[in-house]
Amino acid sequence: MTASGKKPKAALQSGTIVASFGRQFTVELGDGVLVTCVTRGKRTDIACGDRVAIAMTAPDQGVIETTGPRVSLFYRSDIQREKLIAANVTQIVIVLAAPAFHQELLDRCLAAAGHEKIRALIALNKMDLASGAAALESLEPYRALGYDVLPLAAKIDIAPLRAQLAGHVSVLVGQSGMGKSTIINRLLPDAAARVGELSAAHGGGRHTTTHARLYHLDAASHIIDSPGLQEFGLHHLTPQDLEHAFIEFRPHIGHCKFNDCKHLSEPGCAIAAAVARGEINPQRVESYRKLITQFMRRPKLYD
Ligand SMILES: Nc1nc2c(ncn2[C@@H]2O[C@H](COP(=O)(O)OP(=O)(O)OP(=O)(O)O)[C@@H](O)[C@H]2O)c(=O)[nH]1
Ligand SMILES: [Mg+2]
Ligand SMILES: [Zn+2]
Repeated sequence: MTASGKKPKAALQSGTIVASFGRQFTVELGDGVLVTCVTRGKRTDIACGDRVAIAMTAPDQGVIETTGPRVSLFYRSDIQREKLIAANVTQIVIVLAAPAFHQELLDRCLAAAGHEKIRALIALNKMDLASGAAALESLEPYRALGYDVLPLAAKIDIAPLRAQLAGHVSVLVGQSGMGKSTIINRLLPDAAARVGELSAAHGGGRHTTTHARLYHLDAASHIIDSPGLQEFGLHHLTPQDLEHAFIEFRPHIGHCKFNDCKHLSEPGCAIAAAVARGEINPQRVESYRKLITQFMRRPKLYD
């Protein structure tokens, strides 16, 4: 009790979210101690990488009281809600793999990263497979746009990727089975992130990452592993955001016949003309058109 008769408030401790399990979080304090935390109320707007202040409720348990300012937030969204992937990252590493990858998902990840002004790196993993060269070839249009494409065989040599991670807080994103957790294990042999090897020991099932987790590479470099993505909604991007997110559209924006051209099939569309001249990759326009069509189909909140 203090002189005023109030119970003294326990001092808050600051830390970083290093694992997010939906409603429950692991917070790492400055001295490396890990604390299992819940939130007050039903807050779900907290992600791996967020800085928080917590009140301890037991020696290894606490409650998140406040969250700190963010330098970035990488997230996807469907009609109902935002799905946070990682906070305070400075680099998105989009992990693809031979023989085939989901191009629309790649376009969406690039658009989301660009919208948040976060650097994107495309890592093409499993280059040790025979199909590697063809997969790399299919990424040539992205190189031409100025995106960094890194061929990788994480199982064999992780050094080329490690060099790209220095000084960054990176998040690995991509479809399931591309090798994100394998990358973590190669970077940090003690991490023991579970990878999707088929194993008799686990009933023949595959391990898949179910929640985001942050790992430290060194004092200045950190990396977040995230669960495989099946879809990537961009409902938080307006039509204007979307056209600008496809960076090769930018020189043509404002040159269509109609001011409100959505570049679907309107006459006099400058984007369609650029496709016809071979200046824009038609598959990129397909990705854009799916997104804009989804946006336009949304129930209108007001007219
Ligand atoms: N050939 C080859 N296989 C790899 C390589 N990297 C990872 N794999 C294999 O790909 C499979 C999936 O790897 P994971 O690391 O679990 O993939 P993930 O992206 O973490 O998957 P989710 O957690 O489900 O999102 C495993 O069988 C790995 O052994 C590689 O460089 N070459
Ligand atoms: Mg994984
Ligand atoms: Zn147009």
